[in-house]
Amino acid sequence: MNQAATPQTLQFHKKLVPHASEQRWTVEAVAELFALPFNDLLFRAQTVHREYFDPHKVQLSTLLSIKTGGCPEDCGYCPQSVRYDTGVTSQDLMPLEEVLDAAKAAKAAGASRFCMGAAWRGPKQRDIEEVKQMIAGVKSLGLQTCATLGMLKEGMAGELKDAGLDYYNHNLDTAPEKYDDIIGTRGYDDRLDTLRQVREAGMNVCCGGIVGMGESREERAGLLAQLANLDPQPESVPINNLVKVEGTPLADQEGIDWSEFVRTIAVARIVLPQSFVRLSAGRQQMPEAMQALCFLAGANSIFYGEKLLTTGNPEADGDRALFAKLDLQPL
Ligand code: SAM
Ligand code: DTB
Ligand code: SF4
Repeated sequence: MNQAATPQTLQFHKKLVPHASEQRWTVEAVAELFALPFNDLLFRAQTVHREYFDPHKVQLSTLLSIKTGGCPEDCGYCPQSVRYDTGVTSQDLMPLEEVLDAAKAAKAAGASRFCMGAAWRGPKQRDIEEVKQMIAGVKSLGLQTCATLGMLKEGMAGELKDAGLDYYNHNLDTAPEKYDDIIGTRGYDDRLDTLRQVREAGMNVCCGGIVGMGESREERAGLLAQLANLDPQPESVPINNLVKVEGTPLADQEGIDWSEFVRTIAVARIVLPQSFVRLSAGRQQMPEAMQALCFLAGANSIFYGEKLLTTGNPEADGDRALFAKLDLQPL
């Protein structure tokens, strides 16, 4: 019988065919993954990795800070906040030609994506106009484009997408419970709202966080549960190990053991099976063997090139040598 749907029948059908958004990862379930014996966790992560990806391929993104320092926000990890004395000087938005030169160099070195970062709370409309030209120029070089410009206002994501932006990076940074210890000038909901706008504009989402900021394992699980429950899941998930910068409130933070970082990558791989998991900031401080374990745990993307935004990253030559040792190829 073709019966009109009532709230009750809808409820019934929802139970039969749960929508993706209802298949949620609980923090407890994610924490159980963290608690697996290390070798079991890595085996499981590698198995999931091979279901969806070629385990020998790693995606390479090169970063450029197009607007450095002087940021009004108070993110406790960040050397670019105007509130902390870190030695980073404030610069204006970079001229278009300089951005394109950097993009050409990144492409020549083998990067497939070029990510432009700006130390803004969010872009103003006149900034959008300039960044759109950068996006179009970088795209015309045959590179994938990514930008991380802070919080967006309605309409901006669509404009960026129309200019040729493939990915927008906006991180949740940490678990909701930990968030207020780290950032006071924008809320978790503000971040989710920008991510919604990016999705609605039809762009790929790059969204991850930072570990080693004094969070508990449960809070690391909380961050990964948040990321895993985004619907659809982000295409790209940067996992940053805090880069401790003198002058920031987190400069003396103890950080996490290498094994706990590798576990974090492995759990990310399991709960975000189809996402590119990027071994992100903090790689310069990691021994090669630790990076190798991260690739084994399912990391399949890196920042490539000697600089992140204001801090260092391994030299491209060194990364090429590491890839040769591990039989990895750029995607
Ligand atoms: N200003 C924009 C914003 O915050 O939305 C975009 C650039 S911001 C630098 C991009 C991301 O870099 C942050 O969300 C954070 O996850 C990461 N990041 C910044 N400083 C870091 C540090 N010292 N160590 C690790 N990751 C860091
Ligand atoms: C992300 O998750 N990590 C990158 C990128 N997205 C923009 C930034 C890392 C910044 C590290 C500190 C610095 O170099 O200033
Ligand atoms: Fe500003 Fe972004 Fe740094 Fe926060 S992370 S202080 S918003 S540049």
